[in-house]
Formats: sequence, structure tokens, C-alpha cells
Amino acid sequence: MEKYWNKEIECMSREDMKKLQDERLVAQVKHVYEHVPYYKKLMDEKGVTPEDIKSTDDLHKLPFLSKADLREAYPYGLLAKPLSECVRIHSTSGTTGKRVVAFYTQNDVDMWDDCVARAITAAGGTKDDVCQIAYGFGLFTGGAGLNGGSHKVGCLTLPMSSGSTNRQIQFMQDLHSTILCCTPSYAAYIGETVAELGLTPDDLDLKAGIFGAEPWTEEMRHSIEQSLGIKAYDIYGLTESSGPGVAFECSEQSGMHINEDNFIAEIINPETGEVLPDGEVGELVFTSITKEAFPLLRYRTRDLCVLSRKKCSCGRTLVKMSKPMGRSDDMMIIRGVNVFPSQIETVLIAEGYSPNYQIEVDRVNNSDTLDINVELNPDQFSDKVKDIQNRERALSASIKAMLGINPKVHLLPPKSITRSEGKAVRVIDKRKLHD
Ligand code: DLL
Repeated sequence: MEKYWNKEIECMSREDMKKLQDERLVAQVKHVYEHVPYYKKLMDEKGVTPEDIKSTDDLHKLPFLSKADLREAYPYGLLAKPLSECVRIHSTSGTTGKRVVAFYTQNDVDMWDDCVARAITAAGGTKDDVCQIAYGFGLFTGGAGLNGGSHKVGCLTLPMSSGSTNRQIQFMQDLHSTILCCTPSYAAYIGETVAELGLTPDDLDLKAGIFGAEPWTEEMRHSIEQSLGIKAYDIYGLTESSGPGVAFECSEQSGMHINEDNFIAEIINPETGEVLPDGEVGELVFTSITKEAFPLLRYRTRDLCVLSRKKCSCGRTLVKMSKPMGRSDDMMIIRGVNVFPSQIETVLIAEGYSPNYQIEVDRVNNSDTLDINVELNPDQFSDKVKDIQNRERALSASIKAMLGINPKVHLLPPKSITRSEGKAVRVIDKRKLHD
């Protein structure tokens, strides 16, 4: 039977949810206009006042907020509470430019923990579970977010952080972990190591995994579920909006329910900013209506996905977002064709290859090149050059059928691609080096 952390909210009627969102939005807009000069400036520039926002129907009138705004306002420019009321800071792992820092009051941390508690409960977690957290702890929100949610549910919490894979598995066995939380690429690595140690899923007590922080395909889900003998659930979030737990998967495993009492979601056309109807692919935009220290109005996530309000078999009425297909800035344009790493991953795993791959894009003589390095599983490895060449040709043809452009596939010996303990680096775009 489906369990809920907060049934009243998770299964609320649409009318009641709209009423709740309307009230919270109106109050939030008024608060940020009065307390955050940066927002006041953005709203004044667009000619919008708090009085214009009477309900969620007026949301589209508000200006967007982008990552560039967050960088410009760094570090305190978007703070809506005095620093003395803030209790925590987290930050993005951005490699270029200024990082984004997010602030939390105690109420913000409680709201965040509550969102993650819903996710853990939806994955079947209760106070009788042992929850092993192998997301990184630190400025990254993964470790702290799942830790807070796990405490709230009352699970016995193992704050492992990422890395030391053999020790992870040792503790998993000795302490009978039942839920594993980490990135999907790290879960795949743990699954691979379990097999290498001569163990099978029967040697573990795991029943569920809560994986997110990076895009992963359905094919990857099945592969992880098999290697660890679990049901694998997706979880979504971003530092700017507190961290993991903005949306979470339920037993139906067909998209993630958005915690709409805290976050209003819109999908927009990334080019024009126009709001798109449910069912259309576009950029996800969030407005946080309960966050105190670092509220976001119409924040452009750059994640591309689809919203759905179809009835869900789990009984939750919260709107669902599809798995993000990738970030608009992850999309590669190769010889004029839009390519997402997830499309390549789908073909690789469907054809029986490992989820260990890396995509290299370059420009040679004014023409884009696409090289895909794929690791062979030990049972696929052959020292016959002809065998490998035939396989490379067949895989190139399957990828061409998916993308419409011809890649150069390189099959590599087992263990030649570095494993990820956090977010995997799937794409190396060397064209950016020449620009
Ligand atoms: O990755 C927060 C998080 C931690 C989510 C643990 C889930 C689990 P950031 O480092 O700020 O925060 O990165 C946010 O990661 O905009 C997406 O592009 C991507 N992302 C997060 N979750 C998913 C997911 C954390 N389930 C960025 N599927 C987001 C696909 C995801 N992409």
C-alpha cells in the first residue's frame, strides 16, 4: 500500500492546492519586493508591482530570474532575511565564473527536510530502514539534503558521503542498509563493484535506491535495479531551490511529483519565454513560495522536461515532471543536429554495453566531429581486432539511426574509463577550447 509522508498535502484537491499557492505567492511577492532591492529593480523594470499579483494566474507577469542574475547578485544580493536569521549556506559546484551560494533559515531547512522525507517515504522508507547516504557531504546539497530527510523519517542514517566504494559495500553488508542514496552513476559503479567482489544482490539487504543530481535514462535505471536488486527512484532538485527534494518519484516510477505547496512549476519556450501548456517540452521554471532566506521568483533552471497532470496510480495529486532530458546548456549542436548525451546512453545500454562512456566533440577543418568512447564489459572483450571493428560498426549504425549523424565509436577495454563517485562527466566539448 502506498505510504505518504504528508497525505493532506500530497493528495490535496487541485482547487485547495491552487488556493494555497495563490495565498503563498501573493505574500512571497510582496515580501521580496519590500526586502530585496534586486527583485524590486527587476519588477520595476518590467512595470509590475506586488498589487498586480493577485493569484497564480498572474505569475506570467513577473520577470524571470536567471543564473546570470544569481551571479550578479553574489553573494548577498538576493538575501531576503537578515544574515543573523540564516543558519546554513550551500553552493553549486560550478566550474566557471562565480559559484551560486544559497542561504537557509531554520524554517528553510525544515521545509527542505520535509520535502526529502516525502521522497524517502514514497520510495518505501520508514523508521525501520537503514538509509546509506553516499552523496557528497559539504557545500553540495546531496549529502545534507538526504541526511535531513532520512532523520525526519526516522531511518537509521549512515552519512557515508561518496567514495571508498569497498567500504560502502562492507558497511552495507555489516549494517544491513536497506536504502541507498547517491548519484545514478555512482550507484552503477557500486553495482559493478558488488559483482567484482563476487557478491550478488542476495548478499545485500538493499530494497530501494534514491538517485538524482544528474540525468539518467530508463535503461540505466533497469541496469542499476538488476545489479543491486532494488527499485530505483529518481529525485530532483537544485542548489538554488534548496537542493534535492523539489520533486520525487513514487511507486509508479513515471515522472517525479513536484512539491507544489513549496514550488510552483512552469514550462516555457526557452527562446521566447512564452509559457507552454502541459505536455510540451520546454525549460522548467520554479517559483519558491515558502523559502525565507533565498526565495526565487520564476527561476529559469535550464532543465528541459514536460509537466503532466494525468491521474497517478499512487494517489498523489501533485503535478509530475518527466525526467529532465538534460539541461539546455548540455545540448550539443553537432553538424547542425541537436544531440543529448541521454540519447546516446539509451542506445548503448539497449545494445548491451556498459554505462561507462564518454563523448568527445571537436571541430576539424570546420566540421564537427563526434567520438564516443565506450567501455566493453569483460565478457564482450576480445583480442580479435576484426571482432571489435565489427562491433564498432554495428554500434555506430545504431547511434546514427537515433541521432541522424554518424559518430566514430571506439570500444575500449574494461576499466579504461574513470568511474564517477558524484556527477559523471559525460561530455568533453573541445570546440569550446578553440573558441
Ligand atoms: O544536484 C541537487 C540534488 C542532489 C538533486 C541530490 C538530486 C539529488 P545542483 O548541484 O545545484 O543540485 O545541480 C542541479 O542537476 O538543474 C539538473 O540539471 C541536475 N539534476 C538534479 N537532479 C536531477 C535528476 C543538485 N533527477 C542540476 N535528473 C539540475 C536529471 C538532475 N538531472
